[in-house]
Amino acid sequence: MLEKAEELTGLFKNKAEQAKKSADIEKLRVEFLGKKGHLSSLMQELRNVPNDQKKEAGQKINDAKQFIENAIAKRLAEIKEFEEKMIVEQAEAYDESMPVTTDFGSYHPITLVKNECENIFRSMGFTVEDYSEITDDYNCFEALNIPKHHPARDMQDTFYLSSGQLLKTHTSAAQNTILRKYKSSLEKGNPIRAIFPGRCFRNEKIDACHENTFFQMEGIMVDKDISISNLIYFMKTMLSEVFQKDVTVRLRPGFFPFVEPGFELDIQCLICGGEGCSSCKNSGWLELCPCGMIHPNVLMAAGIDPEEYIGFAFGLGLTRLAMMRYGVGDIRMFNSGNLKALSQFTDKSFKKPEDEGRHN
Ligand code: FA5
Repeated sequence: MLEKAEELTGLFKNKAEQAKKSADIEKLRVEFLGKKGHLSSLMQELRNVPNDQKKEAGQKINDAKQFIENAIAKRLAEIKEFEEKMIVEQAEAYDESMPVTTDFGSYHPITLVKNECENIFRSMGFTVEDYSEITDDYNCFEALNIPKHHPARDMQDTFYLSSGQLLKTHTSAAQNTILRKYKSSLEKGNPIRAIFPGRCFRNEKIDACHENTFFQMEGIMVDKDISISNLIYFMKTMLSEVFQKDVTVRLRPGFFPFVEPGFELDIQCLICGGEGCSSCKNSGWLELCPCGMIHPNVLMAAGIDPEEYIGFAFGLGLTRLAMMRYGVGDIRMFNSGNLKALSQFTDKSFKKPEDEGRHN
Protein backbone atom coordinates (compact mmCIF):
# COMPACT_ATOMS: atom_id res chain seq x y z
CA MET A 1 0.00 0.00 0.00
CA LEU A 2 2.85 2.38 0.88
CA GLU A 3 4.51 1.65 -2.46
CA LYS A 4 1.24 2.10 -4.33
CA ALA A 5 0.74 5.55 -2.80
CA GLU A 6 4.28 6.53 -3.90
CA GLU A 7 3.73 5.13 -7.41
CA LEU A 8 0.57 7.18 -7.69
CA THR A 9 2.40 10.37 -6.74
CA GLY A 10 5.07 9.57 -9.36
CA LEU A 11 2.45 8.94 -12.04
CA PHE A 12 0.79 12.23 -11.20
CA LYS A 13 4.07 14.18 -11.42
CA ASN A 14 4.75 12.79 -14.93
CA LYS A 15 1.30 13.63 -16.19
CA ALA A 16 1.27 17.08 -14.57
CA GLU A 17 4.47 18.03 -16.40
CA GLN A 18 2.83 17.26 -19.73
CA ALA A 19 -0.32 19.28 -18.98
CA LYS A 20 -0.27 22.48 -21.03
CA LYS A 21 -3.81 23.82 -20.75
CA SER A 22 -6.27 24.35 -17.90
CA ALA A 23 -8.48 21.68 -19.50
CA ASP A 24 -5.63 19.16 -19.15
CA ILE A 25 -5.40 19.92 -15.42
CA GLU A 26 -9.13 19.44 -15.02
CA LYS A 27 -8.77 15.98 -16.62
CA LEU A 28 -5.98 15.14 -14.15
CA ARG A 29 -8.11 16.27 -11.23
CA VAL A 30 -10.89 13.90 -12.27
CA GLU A 31 -8.43 11.05 -12.95
CA PHE A 32 -6.72 11.30 -9.54
CA LEU A 33 -9.15 13.00 -7.15
CA GLY A 34 -12.52 12.20 -8.73
CA LYS A 35 -15.11 9.85 -7.15
CA LYS A 36 -13.91 6.98 -9.30
CA GLY A 37 -10.31 8.25 -9.42
CA HIS A 38 -7.04 6.54 -8.38
CA LEU A 39 -7.06 7.88 -4.81
CA SER A 40 -10.58 6.78 -4.21
CA SER A 41 -9.69 3.19 -5.33
CA LEU A 42 -6.66 3.24 -3.05
CA MET A 43 -8.88 4.26 -0.13
CA GLN A 44 -11.13 1.30 -0.82
CA GLU A 45 -8.13 -1.04 -0.81
CA LEU A 46 -7.33 0.19 2.73
CA ARG A 47 -9.99 -2.22 3.98
CA ASN A 48 -7.75 -5.16 3.09
CA VAL A 49 -4.68 -3.80 4.90
CA PRO A 50 -3.93 -5.55 8.27
CA ASN A 51 -5.08 -3.48 11.23
CA ASP A 52 -1.60 -2.80 12.59
CA GLN A 53 -0.55 -1.20 9.22
CA LYS A 54 -3.81 0.69 8.54
CA LYS A 55 -2.79 3.90 10.32
CA GLU A 56 0.50 4.29 8.44
CA ALA A 57 -1.08 3.32 5.07
CA GLY A 58 -3.94 5.76 5.62
CA GLN A 59 -1.44 8.50 6.46
CA LYS A 60 0.48 7.79 3.21
CA ILE A 61 -2.67 7.97 1.09
CA ASN A 62 -3.64 11.27 2.73
CA ASP A 63 -0.15 12.65 2.08
CA ALA A 64 -0.43 11.62 -1.57
CA LYS A 65 -3.87 13.27 -1.80
CA GLN A 66 -2.58 16.46 -0.18
CA PHE A 67 0.39 16.53 -2.53
CA ILE A 68 -1.79 16.07 -5.63
CA GLU A 69 -4.31 18.73 -4.51
CA ASN A 70 -1.55 21.30 -3.91
CA ALA A 71 0.23 20.42 -7.15
CA ILE A 72 -2.99 20.79 -9.14
CA ALA A 73 -3.71 24.22 -7.63
CA LYS A 74 -0.12 25.38 -8.32
CA ARG A 75 0.00 24.08 -11.92
CA LEU A 76 -3.44 25.53 -12.66
CA ALA A 77 -2.30 28.97 -11.46
CA GLU A 78 0.83 28.75 -13.65
CA ILE A 79 -1.16 27.73 -16.73
CA LYS A 80 -3.80 30.44 -16.17
CA GLU A 81 -1.11 33.10 -15.84
CA PHE A 82 0.44 31.88 -19.10
CA GLU A 83 -2.92 31.83 -20.90
CA GLU A 84 -3.74 35.37 -19.77
CA LYS A 85 -0.32 36.58 -20.92
CA MET A 86 -0.96 35.06 -24.34
CA ILE A 87 -4.33 36.84 -24.62
CA VAL A 88 -2.68 40.19 -23.82
CA GLU A 89 0.12 39.54 -26.31
CA GLN A 90 -2.36 38.64 -29.02
CA ALA A 91 -4.40 41.76 -28.28
CA GLU A 92 -1.27 43.87 -28.51
CA ALA A 93 -0.49 42.24 -31.85
CA TYR A 94 -3.89 43.46 -33.14
CA ASP A 95 -3.36 45.95 -35.93
CA GLU A 96 -5.99 48.67 -35.81
CA SER A 97 -4.99 49.94 -39.24
CA MET A 98 -5.93 46.64 -40.92
CA PRO A 99 -8.94 46.98 -43.29
CA VAL A 100 -12.22 45.80 -41.75
CA THR A 101 -13.51 42.65 -43.38
CA THR A 102 -16.70 42.24 -41.33
CA ASP A 103 -19.93 42.39 -43.36
CA PHE A 104 -22.15 45.30 -42.40
CA GLY A 105 -25.92 45.03 -42.46
CA SER A 106 -27.92 46.55 -45.27
CA TYR A 107 -31.40 47.93 -45.70
CA HIS A 108 -34.04 45.55 -47.02
CA PRO A 109 -35.04 46.62 -50.57
CA ILE A 110 -38.63 47.18 -49.41
CA THR A 111 -37.38 49.52 -46.70
CA LEU A 112 -35.38 51.40 -49.34
CA VAL A 113 -38.42 51.82 -51.58
CA LYS A 114 -40.63 52.70 -48.62
CA ASN A 115 -38.18 55.40 -47.45
CA GLU A 116 -38.00 56.76 -50.96
CA CYS A 117 -41.80 56.96 -51.30
CA GLU A 118 -42.09 58.56 -47.86
CA ASN A 119 -39.60 61.26 -48.87
CA ILE A 120 -41.44 61.93 -52.14
CA PHE A 121 -44.80 62.30 -50.41
CA ARG A 122 -43.34 64.32 -47.53
CA SER A 123 -42.00 66.76 -50.09
CA MET A 124 -45.58 67.12 -51.39
CA GLY A 125 -46.90 67.97 -47.91
CA PHE A 126 -48.09 64.52 -46.80
CA THR A 127 -47.66 63.26 -43.23
CA VAL A 128 -46.40 59.71 -42.67
CA GLU A 129 -48.60 57.74 -40.28
CA ASP A 130 -48.03 54.54 -38.35
CA TYR A 131 -50.71 51.89 -37.83
CA SER A 132 -50.82 48.56 -36.04
CA GLU A 133 -50.61 45.25 -37.93
CA ILE A 134 -53.41 43.89 -35.74
CA THR A 135 -56.78 45.50 -36.21
CA ASP A 136 -60.45 44.61 -36.04
CA ASP A 137 -63.41 43.93 -38.26
CA TYR A 138 -64.72 47.47 -37.93
CA ASN A 139 -61.56 49.19 -39.19
CA CYS A 140 -60.65 46.60 -41.82
CA PHE A 141 -64.13 46.27 -43.30
CA GLU A 142 -67.15 47.98 -41.76
CA ALA A 143 -65.74 51.51 -41.63
CA LEU A 144 -64.78 51.00 -45.28
CA ASN A 145 -68.34 50.45 -46.40
CA ILE A 146 -67.96 46.65 -46.35
CA PRO A 147 -70.72 45.42 -44.03
CA LYS A 148 -70.83 41.86 -42.68
CA HIS A 149 -71.64 39.23 -45.32
CA HIS A 150 -70.74 41.67 -48.13
CA PRO A 151 -69.28 39.65 -51.03
CA ALA A 152 -66.31 42.07 -51.21
CA ARG A 153 -64.96 40.46 -48.02
CA ASP A 154 -64.06 37.42 -50.13
CA MET A 155 -61.63 39.56 -52.15
CA GLN A 156 -59.16 39.30 -49.25
CA ASP A 157 -58.75 36.01 -47.39
CA THR A 158 -58.28 37.13 -43.80
CA PHE A 159 -56.22 35.69 -40.92
CA TYR A 160 -58.35 35.91 -37.77
CA LEU A 161 -56.83 35.79 -34.27
CA SER A 162 -58.32 33.88 -31.35
CA SER A 163 -58.89 37.27 -29.63
CA GLY A 164 -61.48 38.07 -32.33
CA GLN A 165 -59.13 40.62 -33.91
CA LEU A 166 -57.47 40.11 -37.27
CA LEU A 167 -54.24 40.78 -39.16
CA LYS A 168 -54.81 43.73 -41.44
CA THR A 169 -55.38 42.62 -45.01
CA HIS A 170 -54.80 46.07 -46.44
CA THR A 171 -53.51 49.45 -45.31
CA SER A 172 -56.99 50.88 -45.96
CA ALA A 173 -57.73 49.51 -42.47
CA ALA A 174 -56.13 52.69 -41.08
CA GLN A 175 -58.28 55.09 -43.10
CA ASN A 176 -60.94 55.60 -40.43
CA THR A 177 -58.35 56.23 -37.68
CA ILE A 178 -56.37 58.73 -39.76
CA LEU A 179 -59.47 60.54 -41.03
CA ARG A 180 -60.65 60.92 -37.42
CA LYS A 181 -57.20 62.07 -36.30
CA TYR A 182 -57.19 65.00 -38.73
CA LYS A 183 -60.94 65.77 -38.85
CA SER A 184 -60.79 68.84 -36.62
CA SER A 185 -57.73 70.17 -38.44
CA LEU A 186 -59.63 69.68 -41.74
CA GLU A 187 -62.53 71.68 -40.35
CA LYS A 188 -60.09 74.49 -39.59
CA GLY A 189 -59.14 74.61 -43.27
CA ASN A 190 -56.14 72.27 -43.46
CA PRO A 191 -56.48 69.54 -46.08
CA ILE A 192 -55.75 65.98 -44.95
CA ARG A 193 -52.71 64.62 -46.77
CA ALA A 194 -51.42 61.41 -45.27
CA ILE A 195 -49.66 58.21 -46.27
CA PHE A 196 -49.52 55.08 -44.12
CA PRO A 197 -47.20 52.30 -45.23
CA GLY A 198 -47.54 48.91 -43.56
CA ARG A 199 -47.36 45.16 -43.71
CA CYS A 200 -50.46 43.28 -44.83
CA PHE A 201 -51.40 39.64 -44.42
CA ARG A 202 -53.63 37.49 -46.59
CA ASN A 203 -54.19 33.77 -46.77
CA GLU A 204 -53.00 33.79 -50.40
CA LYS A 205 -51.57 31.13 -52.64
CA ILE A 206 -47.99 32.26 -53.18
CA ASP A 207 -46.51 32.67 -56.64
CA ALA A 208 -44.05 34.95 -58.47
CA CYS A 209 -46.20 38.06 -57.83
CA HIS A 210 -48.29 37.08 -54.75
CA GLU A 211 -47.12 36.80 -51.16
CA ASN A 212 -49.13 36.11 -48.01
CA THR A 213 -47.15 38.85 -46.24
CA PHE A 214 -46.49 41.95 -48.28
CA PHE A 215 -46.32 45.72 -47.98
CA GLN A 216 -48.70 48.38 -49.15
CA MET A 217 -48.68 52.12 -48.79
CA GLU A 218 -52.01 53.83 -48.42
CA GLY A 219 -52.45 57.48 -49.27
CA ILE A 220 -55.39 59.81 -48.72
CA MET A 221 -56.09 63.42 -49.50
CA VAL A 222 -59.27 65.18 -48.36
CA ASP A 223 -60.28 68.78 -48.94
CA LYS A 224 -63.15 70.79 -50.36
CA ASP A 225 -62.39 70.52 -54.04
CA ILE A 226 -60.35 67.41 -54.80
CA SER A 227 -60.77 65.72 -58.17
CA ILE A 228 -59.57 62.67 -60.06
CA SER A 229 -56.97 64.83 -61.82
CA ASN A 230 -55.34 65.54 -58.42
CA LEU A 231 -55.17 61.79 -57.85
CA ILE A 232 -53.57 61.17 -61.25
CA TYR A 233 -51.09 64.00 -60.70
CA PHE A 234 -49.84 62.53 -57.39
CA MET A 235 -49.62 59.01 -58.81
CA LYS A 236 -47.63 60.17 -61.85
CA THR A 237 -45.27 62.31 -59.76
CA MET A 238 -44.59 59.46 -57.38
CA LEU A 239 -43.86 56.96 -60.15
CA SER A 240 -41.62 59.26 -62.17
CA GLU A 241 -39.64 60.10 -58.99
CA VAL A 242 -39.28 56.44 -57.99
CA PHE A 243 -38.25 55.24 -61.44
CA GLN A 244 -36.44 58.42 -62.51
CA LYS A 245 -38.04 58.07 -65.93
CA ASP A 246 -41.49 57.89 -67.49
CA VAL A 247 -43.09 54.50 -66.98
CA THR A 248 -46.12 53.27 -68.90
CA VAL A 249 -49.21 53.04 -66.73
CA ARG A 250 -52.86 52.44 -67.49
CA LEU A 251 -55.95 53.34 -65.54
CA ARG A 252 -58.99 51.12 -65.81
CA PRO A 253 -62.20 50.92 -63.83
CA GLY A 254 -61.91 48.89 -60.61
CA PHE A 255 -64.40 48.02 -57.89
CA PHE A 256 -63.67 48.66 -54.21
CA PRO A 257 -66.60 49.42 -51.88
CA PHE A 258 -64.66 52.25 -50.21
CA VAL A 259 -64.16 54.34 -53.38
CA GLU A 260 -66.52 55.67 -56.02
CA PRO A 261 -65.47 55.77 -58.77
CA GLY A 262 -62.66 53.24 -58.34
CA PHE A 263 -59.70 52.51 -60.58
CA GLU A 264 -56.96 50.01 -61.04
CA LEU A 265 -53.63 51.60 -61.88
CA ASP A 266 -51.40 49.05 -63.61
CA ILE A 267 -47.75 49.47 -64.53
CA GLN A 268 -46.30 47.95 -67.67
CA CYS A 269 -44.08 45.09 -66.48
CA LEU A 270 -40.48 46.28 -66.32
CA ILE A 271 -39.16 42.73 -66.09
CA CYS A 272 -40.29 41.76 -69.60
CA GLY A 273 -40.97 45.24 -71.02
CA GLY A 274 -44.65 44.35 -71.49
CA GLU A 275 -44.09 41.18 -73.50
CA GLY A 276 -45.37 38.84 -70.79
CA CYS A 277 -43.49 36.78 -68.18
CA SER A 278 -44.12 34.88 -64.92
CA SER A 279 -43.83 38.11 -62.88
CA CYS A 280 -46.83 39.64 -64.66
CA LYS A 281 -48.59 36.34 -65.32
CA ASN A 282 -47.90 36.80 -69.04
CA SER A 283 -50.17 39.84 -69.25
CA GLY A 284 -47.43 42.45 -69.68
CA TRP A 285 -49.06 44.49 -66.84
CA LEU A 286 -48.86 44.40 -63.06
CA GLU A 287 -51.61 45.68 -60.76
CA LEU A 288 -49.78 48.26 -58.71
CA CYS A 289 -52.00 50.89 -57.19
CA PRO A 290 -55.79 50.70 -56.98
CA CYS A 291 -57.29 54.06 -56.19
CA GLY A 292 -60.39 56.19 -56.41
CA MET A 293 -62.48 58.90 -54.85
CA ILE A 294 -63.30 58.15 -51.19
CA HIS A 295 -66.86 56.83 -50.83
CA PRO A 296 -69.18 59.22 -48.91
CA ASN A 297 -69.98 56.41 -46.42
CA VAL A 298 -66.28 56.19 -45.47
CA LEU A 299 -66.12 59.93 -44.79
CA MET A 300 -69.34 59.72 -42.78
CA ALA A 301 -67.99 56.81 -40.70
CA ALA A 302 -65.17 59.17 -39.64
CA GLY A 303 -67.59 61.99 -38.86
CA ILE A 304 -66.66 64.03 -41.96
CA ASP A 305 -69.49 65.60 -43.92
CA PRO A 306 -69.37 64.24 -47.52
CA GLU A 307 -71.54 67.16 -48.67
CA GLU A 308 -68.68 69.48 -47.78
CA TYR A 309 -65.56 67.40 -48.25
CA ILE A 310 -64.26 65.06 -50.92
CA GLY A 311 -61.05 63.10 -51.23
CA PHE A 312 -59.05 60.44 -52.98
CA ALA A 313 -57.39 57.28 -51.68
CA PHE A 314 -54.86 54.90 -53.13
CA GLY A 315 -53.38 51.58 -51.99
CA LEU A 316 -49.93 51.24 -53.53
CA GLY A 317 -48.48 47.71 -53.66
CA LEU A 318 -45.11 48.55 -52.14
CA THR A 319 -43.66 45.05 -52.54
CA ARG A 320 -44.65 45.00 -56.19
CA LEU A 321 -43.17 48.47 -56.60
CA ALA A 322 -39.89 47.13 -55.18
CA MET A 323 -40.02 44.28 -57.72
CA MET A 324 -40.29 46.74 -60.59
CA ARG A 325 -37.89 49.24 -59.07
CA TYR A 326 -35.08 46.72 -58.66
CA GLY A 327 -35.94 44.33 -61.48
CA VAL A 328 -36.73 41.45 -59.12
CA GLY A 329 -38.59 38.81 -61.13
CA ASP A 330 -39.94 36.81 -58.19
CA ILE A 331 -41.66 38.39 -55.18
CA ARG A 332 -40.63 35.44 -52.97
CA MET A 333 -37.08 36.77 -52.87
CA PHE A 334 -38.13 39.56 -50.47
CA ASN A 335 -39.24 37.21 -47.69
CA SER A 336 -36.60 34.56 -48.42
CA GLY A 337 -34.17 35.69 -45.73
CA ASN A 338 -31.39 35.25 -48.30
CA LEU A 339 -29.03 37.94 -46.99
CA LYS A 340 -26.66 37.67 -49.94
CA ALA A 341 -29.47 38.40 -52.41
CA LEU A 342 -31.12 41.05 -50.22
CA SER A 343 -27.96 43.00 -49.44
CA GLN A 344 -27.21 43.82 -53.09
CA PHE A 345 -29.73 46.67 -53.13
CA THR A 346 -28.49 50.01 -51.91
CA ASP A 347 -29.42 53.53 -52.79
CA LYS A 348 -26.07 54.06 -54.48
CA SER A 349 -25.97 50.84 -56.49
CA PHE A 350 -29.41 51.41 -57.95
CA LYS A 351 -29.57 51.19 -61.71
CA LYS A 352 -32.69 51.07 -63.78
CA PRO A 353 -33.96 47.48 -64.15
CA GLU A 354 -33.11 47.24 -67.85
CA ASP A 355 -29.47 48.27 -67.12
CA GLU A 356 -29.12 45.94 -64.24
CA GLY A 357 -30.70 42.70 -65.47
CA ARG A 358 -32.81 40.51 -63.24
CA HIS A 359 -32.17 39.48 -59.67
CA ASN A 360 -34.10 36.30 -59.30
C1 FA5 B 1 -56.55 46.82 -51.77
O1 FA5 B 1 -55.90 46.25 -50.89
C2 FA5 B 1 -57.23 48.12 -51.52
N1 FA5 B 1 -57.26 48.40 -50.12
C3 FA5 B 1 -56.51 49.21 -52.27
C4 FA5 B 1 -57.22 50.51 -52.37
C5 FA5 B 1 -56.91 51.54 -51.49
C6 FA5 B 1 -58.20 50.72 -53.35
C7 FA5 B 1 -57.56 52.75 -51.58
C8 FA5 B 1 -58.82 51.93 -53.45
C9 FA5 B 1 -58.51 52.93 -52.58
P1 FA5 B 1 -55.82 45.15 -53.62
O2 FA5 B 1 -56.29 43.94 -52.94
O3 FA5 B 1 -55.97 45.16 -55.09
O4 FA5 B 1 -56.58 46.41 -53.04
O5 FA5 B 1 -54.29 45.41 -53.25
C10 FA5 B 1 -53.66 46.60 -53.59
C11 FA5 B 1 -52.27 46.33 -54.17
O6 FA5 B 1 -51.53 45.58 -53.24
C12 FA5 B 1 -52.30 45.45 -55.45
O7 FA5 B 1 -52.46 46.22 -56.60
C13 FA5 B 1 -50.92 44.84 -55.40
O8 FA5 B 1 -49.95 45.74 -55.90
C14 FA5 B 1 -50.70 44.67 -53.91
N2 FA5 B 1 -51.05 43.29 -53.50
C15 FA5 B 1 -52.27 42.78 -53.26
N3 FA5 B 1 -52.21 41.49 -52.92
C16 FA5 B 1 -50.90 41.17 -52.94
C17 FA5 B 1 -50.15 39.98 -52.67
N4 FA5 B 1 -50.75 38.86 -52.29
N5 FA5 B 1 -48.81 40.01 -52.79
C18 FA5 B 1 -48.20 41.16 -53.16
N6 FA5 B 1 -48.82 42.31 -53.41
C19 FA5 B 1 -50.15 42.33 -53.30
